[in-house]
Amino acid sequence: MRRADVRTAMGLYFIMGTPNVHNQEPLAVLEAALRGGITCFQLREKGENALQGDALLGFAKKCQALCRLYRVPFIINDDVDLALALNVDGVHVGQDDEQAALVRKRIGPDKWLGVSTHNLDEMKLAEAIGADYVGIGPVYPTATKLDASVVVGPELIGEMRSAFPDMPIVGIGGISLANLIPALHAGADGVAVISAIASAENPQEAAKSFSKEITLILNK
Ligand code: TZP
Ligand code: IFP
Ligand code: MG
Repeated sequence: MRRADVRTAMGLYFIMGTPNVHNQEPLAVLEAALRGGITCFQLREKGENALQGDALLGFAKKCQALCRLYRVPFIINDDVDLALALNVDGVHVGQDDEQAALVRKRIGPDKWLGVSTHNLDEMKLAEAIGADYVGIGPVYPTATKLDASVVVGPELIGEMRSAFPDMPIVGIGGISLANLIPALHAGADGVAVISAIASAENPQEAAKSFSKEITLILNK
């Protein structure tokens, strides 16, 4: 069942772009994360020194091939053209990006559509236009997304879960091994992380530690 597959994939959702990686090979970091047990991957190529054009296409293809090898869904952030060119598994958009309803039209019914939400109104809209999952955050303060909106805390996850019992929900923003439990207990299907894995000295061990904890708490 699609919704069950999506919920499972939200368990440990790793997001990365080449600017998020320091002193390591981005592809090596992705493979380490896959070996460590991530359940979904989003390519979010943004900010200073972000790859563009053919370099981005080539890198995205390599990420896609790795994700296929480990049977992990491969999602593209924002770039619908790239998502269609590579026939990836899904697209994630924020509130400022191309309107989610339009994205759904462009990608068709089969690809997953994820939407960033920050309040109940955005959640209602996401549900109405056929989002497959929502990201809620920033749950905690984060230095990774400089234009992130106000910190929502695990409390908003709880409110969203009560109002939308069946919507796959992933918490994002400042999540670490030290603070993921409240986000999961509030009702998230999992957590999305960038720096906790991409900036870890040992990304495989970091992913493995998250994976163990999430499995323990959510029984997945
Ligand atoms: N959206 C909300 S917070 C965030 C994004 C992309 C950044 C998450 O990065 P980190 O390093 O896990 O806090
Ligand atoms: N949430 C998510 C996700 N991805 C993003 N890029 C974002 C918020 C800003 F975790 F996928 F839901
Ligand atoms: Mg965006």
